[in-house]
Amino acid sequence: MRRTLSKPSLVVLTSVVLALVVYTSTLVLAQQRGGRRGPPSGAKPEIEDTQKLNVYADNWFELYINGELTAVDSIRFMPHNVVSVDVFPKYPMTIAVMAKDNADAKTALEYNHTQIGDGGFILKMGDGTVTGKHWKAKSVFHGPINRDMRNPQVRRTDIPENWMTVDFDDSDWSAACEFSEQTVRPKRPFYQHDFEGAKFIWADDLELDNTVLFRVTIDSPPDGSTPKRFPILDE
Ligand SMILES: [Ca+2]
Ligand SMILES: [Ca+2]
Repeated sequence: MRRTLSKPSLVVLTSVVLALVVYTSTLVLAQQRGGRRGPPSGAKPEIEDTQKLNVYADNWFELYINGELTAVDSIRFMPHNVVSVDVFPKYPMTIAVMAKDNADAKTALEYNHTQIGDGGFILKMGDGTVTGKHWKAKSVFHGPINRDMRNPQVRRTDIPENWMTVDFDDSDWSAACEFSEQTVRPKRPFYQHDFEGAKFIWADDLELDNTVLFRVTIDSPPDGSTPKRFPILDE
């Protein structure tokens, strides 16, 4: 015996079929528009929005940007190397660096206490940020005092707490000193990377200051470019 659907049942069935068609069409359209999960195109920074940061330190460094550890020299002592990393700048940008010459903790000498070594630090970022005497410097490990290698004495200064943070007050730090390339004598990797326009810096004494803290705050890209803003990063 054939059964026919009542009129109300037909209406319900038609509505369900229609709803399914609309739902499926919406899904297909969303896929065609690239409706993948995540924020819309342009909301997130891409690799093209980063800047290349080149750093050369004689002998070692660690570097913070806006208080976050961003780069560490992968080689403690020798050979002298360049660390080149992609960074995402955010302005104003505070760069804080601890740089160390190779120096024994007790005598401040190197190579089995046979000589006084020298330091040197240089940095360039793709936004035009470079090292120079506009940076602040503070020596926290000095020696051998008076270059006395027979009875070497050292002077240590406490590393200030939160020295790498944005809000740290470095107003009583000295201006960094610039040193010529001929004085620092950088090794081969330096010449294989872009440091054009950057100056070698250190505290007053390239030989006797062995651990040096540096700081600088960059208000906007030095090359005059307009930094893109990504509110999604501030959430
Ligand atoms: Ca030294
Ligand atoms: Ca050195």
